[in-house]
Amino acid sequence: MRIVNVAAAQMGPIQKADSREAVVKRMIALMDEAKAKGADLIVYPELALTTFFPRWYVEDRAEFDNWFEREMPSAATKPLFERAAQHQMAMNFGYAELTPDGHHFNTAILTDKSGRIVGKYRKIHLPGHVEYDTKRSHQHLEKRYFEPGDLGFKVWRELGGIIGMAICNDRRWPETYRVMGLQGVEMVLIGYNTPSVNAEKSEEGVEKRLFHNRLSVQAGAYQNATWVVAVAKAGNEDGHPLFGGSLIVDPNGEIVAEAKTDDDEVLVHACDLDATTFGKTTIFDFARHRRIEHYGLITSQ
Ligand code: ING
Repeated sequence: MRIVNVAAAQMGPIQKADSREAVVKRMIALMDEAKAKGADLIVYPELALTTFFPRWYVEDRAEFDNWFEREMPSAATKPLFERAAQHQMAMNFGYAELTPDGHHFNTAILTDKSGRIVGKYRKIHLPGHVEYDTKRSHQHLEKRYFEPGDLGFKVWRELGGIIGMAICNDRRWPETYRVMGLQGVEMVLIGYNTPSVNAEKSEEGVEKRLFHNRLSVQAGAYQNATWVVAVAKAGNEDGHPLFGGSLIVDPNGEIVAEAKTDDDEVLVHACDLDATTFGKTTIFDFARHRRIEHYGLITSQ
């Protein structure tokens, strides 16, 4: 048994006016609750420090650099790293990253139990659009504010297993999980911010979006015999609803924990990384069963 006690720390809404300090206080409260429930890893949402600002259009993108972090830990997040080290708890959270040479990424990090950053991922699949779109009920300007990630889908040997990261829209693409699956991933950590309303298909209700959320995560887990922990920022941000539905899925594709609210909520589950072995050595023994000579289109188009 290689147990990782994982806390999925769903966060409720973050308003445009909320300070990073106020948000970090909420994240620390969630971490304290996770500790009390025995967690040794906590997973937070995508863009966990700020409101989902890509819903807003601004002509001069430099005006939005205030939503980005130039260093990590930053002054505002230092207390979070300190509390994590105190709790001996690894953590994963997303934030907007502005690099010293001026690149903008939708980023997530993984720390070890001492609060040291051991892994970084930059979101590869950016949904949405670059210019203001009058046809949409609301804007989704991730392609305007972020560059596609340049670090690929890596995995890290941490917490006694093989851990991978992805962000939000990545969870809808089978390639995300398979590239990590081919590296032996045993647990994929994914934060998301997903609008409850489809900007281009307003008749699609939130139930259908929650269905696609579960479907994407369960398929990725099952088809690569890996745990997947997917954590929402949810609730109404300045009049724009995001759905919750944070969930933990086991390597057989079963949902073992799911959020009930659209607010701050901690789910904890004892994930046995050895539960990935059966799938990886039978039905999804890639070396034995995959026929890559027929897969060329996937990487050539
Ligand atoms: N949000 C959404 C997501 O992929 C989206 C965008 C919603 C795309 C529904 C397609 C369908 O969950 C982010 N931030 O990627």
